[in-house]
Amino acid sequence: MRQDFTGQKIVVVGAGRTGVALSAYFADRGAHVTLSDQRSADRITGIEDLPRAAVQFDFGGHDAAAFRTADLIAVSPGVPLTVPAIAEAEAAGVPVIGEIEVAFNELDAPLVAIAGTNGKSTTTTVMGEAFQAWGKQTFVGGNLGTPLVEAVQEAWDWVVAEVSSFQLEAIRRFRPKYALLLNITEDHLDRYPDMDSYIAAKARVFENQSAEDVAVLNAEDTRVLDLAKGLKARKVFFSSARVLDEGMGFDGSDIVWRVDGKEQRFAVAQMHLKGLHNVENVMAALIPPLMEGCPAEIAWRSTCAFTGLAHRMVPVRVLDGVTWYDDSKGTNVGSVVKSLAGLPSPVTLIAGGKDKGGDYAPLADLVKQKVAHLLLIGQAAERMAASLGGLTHTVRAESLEEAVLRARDLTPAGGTVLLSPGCSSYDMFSSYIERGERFAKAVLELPEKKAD
Ligand code: UMA
Ligand code: ADP
Repeated sequence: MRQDFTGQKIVVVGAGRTGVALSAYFADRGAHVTLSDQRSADRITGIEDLPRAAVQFDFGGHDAAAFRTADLIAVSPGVPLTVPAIAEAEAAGVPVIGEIEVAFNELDAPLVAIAGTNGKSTTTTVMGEAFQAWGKQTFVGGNLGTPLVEAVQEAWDWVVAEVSSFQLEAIRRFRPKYALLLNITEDHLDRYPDMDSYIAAKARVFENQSAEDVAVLNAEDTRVLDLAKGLKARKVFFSSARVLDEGMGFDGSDIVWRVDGKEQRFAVAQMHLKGLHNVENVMAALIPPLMEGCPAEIAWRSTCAFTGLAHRMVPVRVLDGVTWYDDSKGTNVGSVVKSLAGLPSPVTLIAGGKDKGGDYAPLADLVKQKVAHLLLIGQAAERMAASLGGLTHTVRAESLEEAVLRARDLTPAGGTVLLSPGCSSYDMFSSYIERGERFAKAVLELPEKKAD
């Protein structure tokens, strides 16, 4: 239902995509908005269309007085709640909520929320396309790219949202009809003091669910299983390791869906998406539409037609018998593990970026087995070299472009070059998208003949 904020003073924190969408939302509902960002005005874009009568700017820092005197503070996901202006205002009694909470309070359509360390975007997109193929008006967004608050502009049959731990930190009533938790491995330890805090943030996706709601859970992930114990929602499991008596399983060639004494099978060979991790994503993605009555043929046809998202193991070029892959969205160690595992040796791996404070050791075995050359870039290069550098030939490069040139020299015909950084991009790029685009450009510009 449409919310009314007439006359309220609302501080929106972070002037990225989310903050701009939030500011427009609140302004449209009668609020006096202050859009606050630590960056200086000359570095902020995309605010031209905001109604200046209703939105004022607080750039180049966060004005603590504006925060303290606000009726509400709405935060972007990239802004930690420990920012002093926010923490002090909250301690003084000002309510602080996140963008997905703002959106939830106005959304009328049933909501699916997809959480997990890896596979969220793929799962979200596959599921959204199944609902759409079934003829349902479906919003597909959230952490995937389009802020959830933009969903309030239209009437939807279903809202399918990727949700990050950052977004879940600032919810109150957010309650998905289906909440998915795909997996939990180390990530974002630059924001969280420890793994438990990261897991606790993710677990909040289930916090307001009741027995009428559904929790979709990975039966092979011990951290997910630990969390599952206390849930109120109906639990539906998926497993890529076995067929389940009840739930979504895998027998090595077919996905097997068993519910209420009935069984349906889906042949994985028909999918464009490759790799066991994508089987997991697809299994999880199919559960909500199938439980809602989407005919299996429709959901399966759209799933098989899906060719994958940009910057996730995308082949960029084959040059002199070397295949180059862009996996710029491989932003944590767990995702690099999956990407490397699916490739034959020898691999030249380009990794590094903004260090998130996690452990690189889970990569050690695969690096030993498959990586002939490790090219390290960015802030994390030193820590990665300390952890993995002794296991294979390791080289530091000052830029991504330099790494591409070195990879060209080092990789023999029949080999693979993989950009899968295991880190976020913000030390050298504006996003993983820019990083992937710069990589593809550099690769496509390589001359046919190697330099002597
Ligand atoms: N900022 C401050 N003060 C601070 C910290 C940041 O003012 O203390 C400002 C920055 O200067 C910047 C703004 O906040 O101007 C950025 O806000 P944001 O980081 O929330 O960026 P958005 O553009 O709004 O994008 C966010 C998500 N970003 C993050 O979670 C870091 C996007 O996910 C998401 O697609 C988008 O909302 C729409 O929902 C990106 C991401 O990397 C892709 N997510 C992480 C991940 O997937 O691992 C969680
Ligand atoms: P997210 O949105 O959670 O970052 P994506 O679907 O964008 O996930 O996939 C990002 C990368 O994570 C992929 O390139 C792949 O290497 C890895 N990945 C995808 N699905 C899984 C999964 N189910 N388990 C582990 N890793 C995965």
